[in-house]
Amino acid sequence: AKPTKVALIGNPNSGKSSLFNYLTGLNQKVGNFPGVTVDKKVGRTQLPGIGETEIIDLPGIYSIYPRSLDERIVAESLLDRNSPTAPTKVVVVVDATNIKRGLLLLTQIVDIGLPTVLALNMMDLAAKAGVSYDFLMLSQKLGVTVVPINARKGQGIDALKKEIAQAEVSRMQPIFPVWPEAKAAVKQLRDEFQLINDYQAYQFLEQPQSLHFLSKDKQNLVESVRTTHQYFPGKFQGAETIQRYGFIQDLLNEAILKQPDYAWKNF
Ligand code: GDP
Ligand code: K
Repeated sequence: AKPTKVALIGNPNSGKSSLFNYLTGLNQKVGNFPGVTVDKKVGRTQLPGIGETEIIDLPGIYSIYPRSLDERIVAESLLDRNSPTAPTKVVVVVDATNIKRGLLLLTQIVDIGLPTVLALNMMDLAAKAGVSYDFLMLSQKLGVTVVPINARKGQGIDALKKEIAQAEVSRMQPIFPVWPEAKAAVKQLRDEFQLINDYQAYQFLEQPQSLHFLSKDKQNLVESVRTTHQYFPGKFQGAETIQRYGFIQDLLNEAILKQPDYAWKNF
């Protein structure tokens, strides 16, 4: 098995850098991704039962569908399983005061099929705004462990490390079932590239601009699958987002606590 490599993924300003600093301390290096001026921060942390483990802080993103160079680097790290920056596990850092946006990204990462932990950050600010969450319900419905943290003060970090060490692929059914019109193309690509699930294969259809890591022949193959099935990228992205937000709204209707636990205020 590949050595454990953990990526921090989250929306801009979700607290990723703060968490990265707590996890890695002085054991970190900042460089660039090859050929581009996007910061690449890599460090090491000790995980219980695993030992010294590489942590990579990926650029902040809103969605796995890239709109910028930063976002493309994250998308490529997730799609190219042989990339030196490809994680074996992911921590999705979500700002508890802006949870819907964070959960949108989380559900995409979970559907890609990587072992994932949700670090619910800024719990202090959420509590001050009168909001808290039923973590157990969030965990059950999302199929990933939810760990409340305060990345400014470094609270919840030990619990998070333990859960990263134990993280597994979500038990949840993908939220986003591949659309019937894309099924045949997805199956063909999944077989061809030996991908672990349909959503991964679906990304190959959706993201021609993120497939630079493939040889020209392989890129042509993906293109010919698109052509054969008359598939154009972007076709379902709007519908996908609506479907995800529908799921998230239903989840939050149950998981937002109406009587917030004020203990979190000093968290
Ligand atoms: P990044 O853009 O995701 O890397 O986010 P940063 O780590 O730079 O954090 C953005 C801002 O939020 C900074 O001012 C942090 O000090 C602050 N911050 C991060 N985590 C927390 C938290 O849990 N509580 C509070 N109150 N502030 C936080
Ligand atoms: K920042």
